[in-house]
Amino acid sequence: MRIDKQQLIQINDQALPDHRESFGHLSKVLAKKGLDANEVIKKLQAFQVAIPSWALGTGGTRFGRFSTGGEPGTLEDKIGDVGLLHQLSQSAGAISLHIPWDIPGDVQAVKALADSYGLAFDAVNSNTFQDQADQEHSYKFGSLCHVDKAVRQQAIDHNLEVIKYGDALGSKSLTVWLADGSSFPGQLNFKRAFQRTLSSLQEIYAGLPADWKLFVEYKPYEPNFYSTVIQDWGSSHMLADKLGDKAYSLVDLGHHLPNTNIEQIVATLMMVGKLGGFHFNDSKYGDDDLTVGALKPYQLFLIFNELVDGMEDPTSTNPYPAWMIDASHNLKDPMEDLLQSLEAIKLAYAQALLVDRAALEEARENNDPSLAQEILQNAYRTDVRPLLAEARLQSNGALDPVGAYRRLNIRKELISLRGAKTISTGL
Ligand code: PSV
Ligand code: MN
Ligand code: MN
Repeated sequence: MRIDKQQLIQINDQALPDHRESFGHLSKVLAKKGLDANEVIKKLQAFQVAIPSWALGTGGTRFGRFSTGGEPGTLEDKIGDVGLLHQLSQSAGAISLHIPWDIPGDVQAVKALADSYGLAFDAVNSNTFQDQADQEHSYKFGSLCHVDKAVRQQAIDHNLEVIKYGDALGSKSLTVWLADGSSFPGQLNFKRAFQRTLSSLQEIYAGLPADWKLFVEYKPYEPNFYSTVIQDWGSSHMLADKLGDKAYSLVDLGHHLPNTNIEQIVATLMMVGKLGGFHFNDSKYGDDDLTVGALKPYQLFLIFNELVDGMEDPTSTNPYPAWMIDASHNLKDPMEDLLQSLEAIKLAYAQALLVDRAALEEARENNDPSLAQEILQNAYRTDVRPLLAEARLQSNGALDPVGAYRRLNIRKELISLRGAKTISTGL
């Protein structure tokens, strides 16, 4: 389904007078601080976040799964859903596929469909954390780290195949997240497992097209509960560094132990030019995969403060990072949840763009933590929602994406198209 442009304009028109007032006021406030609202708007419009194909259906926990209905059953449906999100938000201009869940049948037709929604194909993801029906060897005891070379080879071949699918669609990166690890002390030789993982990754890296990147994602625990081979940013960076220039670390917000200073990790990886990708979500306990900004919006702002610092540093060698939402939607309508995440990401980005970096640097040089805090919190406490709304309006999106989604009865429409009891591949 596609949203009727005229209908969207009508919905926007009703909210326009209020929006004009608040945007006008904010523009003046920013101008007094020497900031041009239009410059921020341009940056917001350019900031696009990939949607993972596996987040469009209702997720689940190991205790159960409760269908929302109208969930996408095919790759084409998933592209259609991301198209809807993009039309409303003008911020979701890419889709990230997971193989083998999303094997394209007719590559040209899939490309044309994505193109018709203005969508690009972001990183492709391999899956060596589950066994597929037709697979010879099991990943029960690991994949790229496995003690048996035949299992490792199967996982390597799978990653090389994922690259081929991605290449045909126009993707430019491969994300590797491994469940490999152990659940009991003594089960695994840490050093050998790491070395085997490195040498498997080297074989995958050798098959990477010249203009591709390889993202190495880390995670401290789950599904293994004693050790994970690529447990933290240090291990990820060590691997990326040994692999070569096309390999980078990928930070997923949920993949840290409680209270980890993620913004410092971001700054450090960018400092050495090795932050390749970023997965957004929020959590209270672990890899909760909740809506971005639902719990810790200030932390998200602090992370964006470092990201912007890195992106705007003319001496930085870090490439422009790949952005993706990596959340799971168990209670809310996944589409509404994703719209809320997109909003939270861009709010934090906009706030970080308001930080007076020269003044902040001066406060640091003068050992003035009170002033440094004032500078950051002045930016964080600015209500930048009218900037986001204006950026969407100028790009023909919705002033209020969740409101428009509801007014347009999109879920009801999807249920009538696809049924009320649907299951989509996902986590
Ligand atoms: C598992 O924790 C996970 O959520 C990782 O974050 C990956 O990015 C994702 O699954 C897809 O493989
Ligand atoms: Mn992730
Ligand atoms: Mn995760």
